Amino acid sequence: MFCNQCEQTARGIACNKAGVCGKTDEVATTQDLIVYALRGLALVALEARKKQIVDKETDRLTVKALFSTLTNVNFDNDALVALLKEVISARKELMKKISMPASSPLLNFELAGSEQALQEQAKLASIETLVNDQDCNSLAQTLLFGLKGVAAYADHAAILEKEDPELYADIYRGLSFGFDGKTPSLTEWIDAVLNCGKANLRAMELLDAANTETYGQPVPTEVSLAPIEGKAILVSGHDLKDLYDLLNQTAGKGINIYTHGEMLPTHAYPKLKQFPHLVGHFGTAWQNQAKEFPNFPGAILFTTNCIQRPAEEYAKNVFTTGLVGYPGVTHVKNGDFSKVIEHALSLKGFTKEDIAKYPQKKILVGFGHNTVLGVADKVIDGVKSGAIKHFFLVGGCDGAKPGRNYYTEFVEKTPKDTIILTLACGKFRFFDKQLGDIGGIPRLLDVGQCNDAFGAVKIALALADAFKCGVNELPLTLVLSWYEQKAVAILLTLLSLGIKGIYLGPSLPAFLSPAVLDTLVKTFDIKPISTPGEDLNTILNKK
Ligand code: SF4
Ligand code: SF3
Repeated sequence: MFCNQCEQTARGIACNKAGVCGKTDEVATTQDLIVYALRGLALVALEARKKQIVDKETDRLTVKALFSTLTNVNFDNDALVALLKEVISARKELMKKISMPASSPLLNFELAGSEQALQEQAKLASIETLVNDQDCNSLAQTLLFGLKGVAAYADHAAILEKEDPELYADIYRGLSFGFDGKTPSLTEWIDAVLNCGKANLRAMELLDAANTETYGQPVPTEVSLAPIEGKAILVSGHDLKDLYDLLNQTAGKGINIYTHGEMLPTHAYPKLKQFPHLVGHFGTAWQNQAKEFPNFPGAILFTTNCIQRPAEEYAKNVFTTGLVGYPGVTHVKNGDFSKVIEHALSLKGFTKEDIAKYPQKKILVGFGHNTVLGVADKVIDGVKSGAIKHFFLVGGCDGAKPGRNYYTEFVEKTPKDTIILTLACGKFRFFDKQLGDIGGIPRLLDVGQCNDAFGAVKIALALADAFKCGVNELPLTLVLSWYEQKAVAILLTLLSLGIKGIYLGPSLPAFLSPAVLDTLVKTFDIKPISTPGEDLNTILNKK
């Protein structure tokens, strides 16, 4: 196997024996073949579009299959092989429909019969084999990983019936770029990568509309971090519909629902917070599962990433749904959570003794673009009067590697006349800090999930508009932490919008070649993080 798609990749180079995330060689092979099969399907889908044939099933299958190859989504080889077979047969069906000849290996691709033959196929199908030039190879990987992020957002939006055939076409163009018989130049690869960033902005816009039109605009909401007595289910991942369905199915059953990880911001949506048994949040970011889940006395449902190998002591309490999978973990389908509910009822839930161990703590969520822009006048006045000196967006993914304390320290060290916007699971490094307020505006504003990065972009663009300047002239600095491929997609979106001077950490992606990195630094002034003190000093003394 060869996988270097996430920040925790082995030795900062690549995982080639087993994934640091727990991915096996077998799963890596299947995922590589899914990507290869999707490239073929993309060529066919684009050809079909030329004949005005837009197949909705193909579009949805593409984003599902691609999302399944994202870090910490699916470790279940059987489920992945089933998806791979679906992709191959979708390609064949569509080829038949449009009478397209199988004129290249991509269009002829069939699943080999043995594990060894599959490995051989995966080697031939990998970017390493297919794109020789080191820098084009680096950009091809950047493009693929960005597309995985786009697929995740497009899939979330499609679940709530928000789709755009043009977005799917962009995904097909990205997947087949460099695999359609042409050999793109370095500049063309760079354009393709930035186009992926633009497509991601559209995907995030669709998802924002899907979430807010279905569940209402998030409003500032206090969330308790202390559990209460009673039966319990913990919901992890990012999928709002799964949470909504579970809340409906558990209503009146005497079960309390807690959010975990990226589900925290869901407390702010009116149609979700209306359920009185959505009682609080439990735990922190994904990498602390093994430490925190043994203390959860109920069922645990994963709706999307990030799942880790469940330790034996709590594995039987874990359920997956949608695209998430782990071998040996019960998978439930079609929004039917009866098994999860049954299991939660069979467990003891939180007792009086349990809850006594947790301090009564509350935090505030719900500062999406609608809320923040609702007080835009106050924010603008604050800047004009000098009460607000600077904005920071400190956001992105969390992870297990050391070096991520940078973000905690950074936030702690920010001066009292600055505002911190945050999003995604990186916030758990500082989400419960009491940073006070500036004229009634909390200094720490939770914009939402990584899926809500669109909100942060909207806020930045609106501020630039209000101050009649470009985003790069605003007293705003983006300090991002990356881990998986949704973060890659978001970064590409920011670059495609021309946003410069982003601080990026905790380490730089292994898939960037020295020349590509150099181009990014020169064109976009991307800065690797150093120390919180040094970076803050540079930022605040510059503007
Ligand atoms: Fe390694 Fe990350 Fe790939 Fe897992 S997803 S195999 S940790 S690079
Ligand atoms: Fe986190 Fe996986 Fe990326 Fe949604 S839950 S941000 S890492």
